Amino acid sequence: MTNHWNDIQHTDCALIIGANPAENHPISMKFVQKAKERGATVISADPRYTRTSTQAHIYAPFRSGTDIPLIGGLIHYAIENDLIHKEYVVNYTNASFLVNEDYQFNDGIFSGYDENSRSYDQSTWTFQTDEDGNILKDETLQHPRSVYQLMKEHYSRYDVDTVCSVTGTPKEDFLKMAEAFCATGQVGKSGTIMYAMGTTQHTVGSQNVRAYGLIQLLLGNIGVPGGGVNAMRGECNVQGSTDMALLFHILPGYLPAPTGTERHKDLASYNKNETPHGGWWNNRPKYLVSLLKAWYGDAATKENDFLYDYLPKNSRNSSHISLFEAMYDGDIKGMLVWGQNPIVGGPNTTKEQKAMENLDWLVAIDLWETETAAFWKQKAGSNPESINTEVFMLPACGPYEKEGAVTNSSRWKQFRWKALEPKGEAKADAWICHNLAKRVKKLYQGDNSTKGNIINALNWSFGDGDYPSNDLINREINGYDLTTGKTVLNFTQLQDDGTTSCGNWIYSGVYPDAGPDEEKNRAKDRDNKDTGMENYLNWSFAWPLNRRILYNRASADLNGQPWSDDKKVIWWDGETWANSYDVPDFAAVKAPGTPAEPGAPALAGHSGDDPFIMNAHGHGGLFAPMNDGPFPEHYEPYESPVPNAFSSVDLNPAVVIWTGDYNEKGDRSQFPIVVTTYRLTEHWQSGSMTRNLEWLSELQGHMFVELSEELAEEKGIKNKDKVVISSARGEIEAYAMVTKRFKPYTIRGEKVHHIGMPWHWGYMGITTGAIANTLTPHIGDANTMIPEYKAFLGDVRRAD
Ligand SMILES: Nc1nc2c(c(=O)[nH]1)N[C@H]1C(S)=C(S)[C@@H](COP(=O)(O)OP(=O)(O)OC[C@H]3O[C@@H](n4cnc5c(=O)[nH]c(N)nc54)[C@H](O)[C@@H]3O)O[C@H]1N2
Ligand SMILES: Nc1nc2c(c(=O)[nH]1)N[C@H]1C(S)=C(S)[C@@H](COP(=O)(O)OP(=O)(O)OC[C@H]3O[C@@H](n4cnc5c(=O)[nH]c(N)nc54)[C@H](O)[C@@H]3O)O[C@H]1N2
Ligand SMILES: [Mo]
Repeated sequence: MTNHWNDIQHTDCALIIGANPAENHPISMKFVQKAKERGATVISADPRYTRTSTQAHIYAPFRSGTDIPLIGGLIHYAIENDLIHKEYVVNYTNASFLVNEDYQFNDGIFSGYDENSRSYDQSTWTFQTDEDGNILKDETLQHPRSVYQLMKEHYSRYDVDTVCSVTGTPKEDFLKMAEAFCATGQVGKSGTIMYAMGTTQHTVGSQNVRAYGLIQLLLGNIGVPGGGVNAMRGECNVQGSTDMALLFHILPGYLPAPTGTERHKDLASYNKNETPHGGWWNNRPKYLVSLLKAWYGDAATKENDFLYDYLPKNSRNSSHISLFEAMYDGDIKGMLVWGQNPIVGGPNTTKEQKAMENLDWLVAIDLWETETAAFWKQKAGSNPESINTEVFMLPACGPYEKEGAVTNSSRWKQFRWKALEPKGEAKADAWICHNLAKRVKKLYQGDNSTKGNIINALNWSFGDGDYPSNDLINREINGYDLTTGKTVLNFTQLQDDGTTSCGNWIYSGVYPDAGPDEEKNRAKDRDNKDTGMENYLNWSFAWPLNRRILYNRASADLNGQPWSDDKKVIWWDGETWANSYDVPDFAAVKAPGTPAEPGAPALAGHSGDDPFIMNAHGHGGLFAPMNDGPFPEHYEPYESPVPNAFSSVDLNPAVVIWTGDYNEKGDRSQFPIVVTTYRLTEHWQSGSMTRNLEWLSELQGHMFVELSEELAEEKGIKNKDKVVISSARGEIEAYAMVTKRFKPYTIRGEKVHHIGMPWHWGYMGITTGAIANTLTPHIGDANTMIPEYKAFLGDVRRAD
């Protein structure tokens, strides 16, 4: 989230899209209700009428997979009706920047496309500069090569009629939504976008989020109370785990993971190629070297490049689908499945189950024997005799049986104290990890092979106890000044010369300035006094620097004054920003109007009015390169009921296409129905945590599929009938739930049916049922590779 949970109450309009918080993030609805009480308008845009929709003033239905047309339509509407926040757009975004003359967009393809590699050379997606490298601008926004004019032209194709014919949204609903949301472009108003998996689980998932960014920048809604692009994260610590680099392509704190390429061949090359001259990321070398010092301790020296060579070089894509494809091909022999149940949660699960048969060993660390741990059994449809995988199950204890911090969507790191002792042999994950590391290190003692050297160099200083010291873990994350032995105050003290260490720079400040005997864990802070604008600065620690609203310089005008009194969060009092309600997102000292130092690095090159400090140019990126283009453009899902109306390119041209066994693509003549998947209040994810509990099993005991009354009529299906849902990957059985929540859509003049189902069931646990992911394809987003769980083609019939 750019903003935070409590802040939602300050919004004038909440656009809830790609999420159903009433069921999946119920606490957030408390703040939506508060906003409503204060007069805010609530919009729910969803292919299906949800419990969230029941709480909204405006409901806009649309076909799964058409977020970009919908938001592109809002962008078009805001521009055409002159509803943008002009002063904000001119000063705080890159709207005025002049784009490279060679940048082009033609019939769905941006300049630089290579068909063979299905990727873009992005060298034309840049700005024009003068001889000194300064970006050329036109603050009147009239220049034909300005970002503003190019954007306007791009979205001129997203007029209301085209948009509604693609999304299937009734025009009057679209217009109600557009009028309400775009009204937040008024100076002093704010609108928030709350989203989750309905947005991201698409071949254009990242660009869906970018589209939200665009409309929010145009309306002046980023950085202000009640505004923002707010990802409601899923699992209780998914924010923390991405921050800590659970993803393969990053190191902790969002440093790019080194690849095996020339670009990253040694520390100097990595630093040279990954360190922009302007903006906050100019500090990146300090964060990487401090991370290497945290990981390799005394073994990391200036002379040996701080053991940069020991970092794994990611030469291939290691996202979920790629890993299972590699496993299917026999390239992966062992798997630790740690708090995950991919046989239910992963896409194209029949293929993933087959892939697992190639494993020599599988270690499942979980509270239960999950479908994944039991994949080799007959009830999974497998033949145990032909499967040689050796399965080890390590019992893990549950969340309340251990101590440690989790980070929520608001970026708050909150410590949780242990409530109960673990039962039986169950152990905390940290214990398992600690003891695994200690044993591996012992195993390699005195081994001088490369592998041995790497393992021996690893600094593992979490105490002598059987259980790792949480205190020491937190200190390592915060970082030390190695010359004094005290923890650093925050990341502004980190260095690239080996005198500091830091496990994750964005969290630096969580354990500030502490000597060996001083406890200062701010994740334990629990002062619930409102410190202004419901920011609660003394409750937990929010990264970065305890800041609650990111880019909050943009909440004030060029003079440093809030755009309106009821959206007041930081302000310049003539001398300082420091007396504000939030930690200013800024060099914290620059007065409004301070000019940039020409050519200076880092923030010195930014003026006192450049709020987007992470960007080299300090401005919000309306035009910003991603793998699949600098502007969001609509492409149909991998499997779609209609050709693309916006260009002759149906599928996102930059996604990886998997072929080979079990990768059939559904055709609309055979599978005419749009299918989506989602969650229920009563169940949690793959169901291990809820289908093993009697009460919840009883509350939602059966796998079902929701379909419209019209489709049921056509297919001769009645409520509670057993039906078969099919896709190119397979078939599953479920009970029919005939409902008004789905309606047939009219898409480009044709009737298109839409169905949806939960994906919580599997063959283990108390209540069992078909795995929805039998139906989903191996295809993912062009930037993140997140699977396209939310839109694919299928069919439905009565089971006889
Ligand atoms: N009770 C409960 N709560 C949960 C979870 C759970 O399993 N159970 N899981 C947690 C986790 S890990 C996560 S990630 C979150 C997910 O939270 P949400 O994203 O809210 O979860 P979903 O229900 O999967 O999807 C949300 C909505 O997206 C809609 N949708 C379908 N297709 C599209 C589309 O193309 N575009 C848009 N904009 N919307 C579409 C669906 O109809 C659905 O109502 O929930 C978390 N909270
Ligand atoms: N079709 C479809 N598929 C989807 C989605 C969708 O919307 N549609 N959503 C996707 C999303 S957003 C997500 S996040 C994934 C989730 O996919 P998974 O992460 O595979 O699903 P979970 O059920 O959350 O699995 C977590 C496992 O961890 C165990 N567990 C719980 N607490 C602990 C603990 O403290 N320690 C350990 N070691 N184990 C623990 C649980 O028992 C459970 O078996 O599914 C994805 N799959
Ligand atoms: Mo999730």
